[in-house]
Amino acid sequence: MPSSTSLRAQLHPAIRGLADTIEAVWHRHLDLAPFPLPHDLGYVEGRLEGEKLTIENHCYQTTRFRKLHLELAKVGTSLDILHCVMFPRPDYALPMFGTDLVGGRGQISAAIVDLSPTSRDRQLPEGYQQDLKALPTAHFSQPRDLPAWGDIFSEFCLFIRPGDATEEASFIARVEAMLTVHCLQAIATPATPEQAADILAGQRYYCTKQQQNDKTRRVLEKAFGVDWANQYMTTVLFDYV
Ligand code: BLA
Repeated sequence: MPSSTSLRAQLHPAIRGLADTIEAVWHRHLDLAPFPLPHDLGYVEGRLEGEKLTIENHCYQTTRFRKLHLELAKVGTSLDILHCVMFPRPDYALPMFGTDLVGGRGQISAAIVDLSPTSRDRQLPEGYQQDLKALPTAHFSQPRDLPAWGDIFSEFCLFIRPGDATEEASFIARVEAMLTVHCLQAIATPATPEQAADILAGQRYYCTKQQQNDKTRRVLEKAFGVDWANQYMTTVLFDYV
């Protein structure tokens, strides 16, 4: 079993930096317990027609979150990926935090972060809105358009291609700020088990939309095949209960 730092060391510096930042915020604010992954999916290697794909998963759970998932992946020498989603427990009316950083050969092509609402009115809770509006804003030279399935994202969603290392650092700072808001708001949110059915419906909608991301699906299909890719997208990346 390779050490957990071996893949990280090979990844684009912005991906390394974001992974370290996310884990630091989690450790700072949350009481983390281990999360068992299905079928030993902690470390996976695949190679079909294309290049070698290596995946490293870090998973935790807390009182408010049934799964905190940080995934690092490398496809050959050309593609480096960070994927992170926080799945709230269904008795807490919390949004979904998600971030994805995709790049390689020195350039990040996609950097996205959002706190996505799961409530019936598709609004973030009032406390989140206030905190997010109060954050400093940064300018990014190359904003990107969301794909058609992206109606799950909030008005606070940031989707860019970072122009240089300064913009990469600004993106990481923005993720750190949004993640900190999320951890503090989540801790302050009481359980509302009577809303669990609505909350679950919101989480299911989010996951079914994310499962429509063909760019993610194709990378996984090329390395592991159609069935494995579908299984992975529906049970590890975007599973719902
Ligand atoms: C885009 N995701 C992508 C791209 C690739 C992947 C190759 C295209 C990059 C580009 O357009 O520049 C691949 N992402 C992966 C793979 C994994 C992954 C293989 O996470 C996992 C092993 N995606 C997420 C999350 C969000 C997300 C949590 O996993 C948002 C919170 C968004 N990724 C996202 C979006 C795009 C993307 C919106 C652009 C899709 C498009 O333009 O069609």
